[in-house]
Amino acid sequence: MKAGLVGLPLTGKTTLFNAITTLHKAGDAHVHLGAIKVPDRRVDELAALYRPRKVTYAEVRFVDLPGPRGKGMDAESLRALSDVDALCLVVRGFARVDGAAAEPLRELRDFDAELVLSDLGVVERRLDRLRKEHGGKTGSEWHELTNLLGHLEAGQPLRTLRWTEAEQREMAHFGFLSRRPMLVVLNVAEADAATPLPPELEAEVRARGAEGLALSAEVEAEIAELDPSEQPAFLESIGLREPARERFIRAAYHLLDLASFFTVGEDEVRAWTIHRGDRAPRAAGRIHSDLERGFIRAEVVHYEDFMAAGGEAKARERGRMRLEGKEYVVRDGDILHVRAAV
Ligand SMILES: Nc1nc2c(ncn2[C@@H]2O[C@H](COP(=O)(O)OP(=O)(O)OP(=O)(O)O)[C@@H](O)[C@H]2O)c(=O)[nH]1
Ligand SMILES: [Mg+2]
Repeated sequence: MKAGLVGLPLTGKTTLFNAITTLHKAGDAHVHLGAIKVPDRRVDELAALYRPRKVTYAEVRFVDLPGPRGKGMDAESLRALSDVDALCLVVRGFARVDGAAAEPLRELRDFDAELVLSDLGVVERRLDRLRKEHGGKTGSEWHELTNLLGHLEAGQPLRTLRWTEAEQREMAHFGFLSRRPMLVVLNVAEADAATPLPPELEAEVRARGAEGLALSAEVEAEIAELDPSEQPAFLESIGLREPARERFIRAAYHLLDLASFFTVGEDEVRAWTIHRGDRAPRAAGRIHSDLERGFIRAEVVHYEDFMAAGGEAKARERGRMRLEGKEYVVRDGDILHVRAAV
């Protein structure tokens, strides 16, 4: 699972990528890839309790894609997009050196229009094909695609459609771009670092079934270079309560529809990544494939109950540790002890 930093040229994608990964990539037209630990207060608290030899955070992968150089999206840029599971669209909220004003609303509309156009092409080609193969006959796929056609022709991204699980499965192989979850990142100038998303942009983001946040990539890059002891004074000087880095990473994690469960012990406190809705055996398989194959049940306690009880022994005493079987859907924040026959 990876999130792509995408958008028009020179909106600050690589600056943001460097700030969150603390890598130092040049602002050239190359694709950059990096994995980032997902900050998680719950892991910190569990580590404080167990004092394990090792602490491992969940990770999320980011890819930084250069903006398309020509007019509109070229085939190569579209292909690169089809490889990412979620889009972090970086739009420019700062004035360019040549004085060009920020037009984040237009950037969002233009970029989304490219995604819609690409999907429209896919739907039209498939409908053509069905028409040729089956003449006038119309099946459920035809019916479904005609619906999508109307939606896309109206300029609407597929993100805004509600699909049943069956539709979701049926449509998955098309790989529609305007269906990908999207986070719009307004990259603002340092002076605006503490300003939230303007209401107009916020409304447009929502109407497109996306999420949004504002940050200053340059400020985040500066913070990343500072010694932790120097950060509070710097943050205060620009009116920020905290760096936007964590907020952004968590939003991307959420966007990818990921969730974390934990394993705890003296050896290691660790966060594991699953897809929302994954059942217990699948989650166990993240730890080791043997645990999925031989899964019997899992002893489960949610982080909040665990903490409220004051640790494992007390949680057990209070009957907060439940035994769950193969059908159990693991929740974000569950602590698991897997029992398997291996
Ligand atoms: N004033 C200001 N300038 C910024 C900010 N973020 C990026 N820039 C500048 O914008 C220029 C482009 O930044 P990059 O991060 O390389 O942009 P990009 O989106 O990766 O560009 P491509 O990969 O070429 O599409 C650089 O000169 C940055 O210094 C910002 O928050 N404020
Ligand atoms: Mg770049």
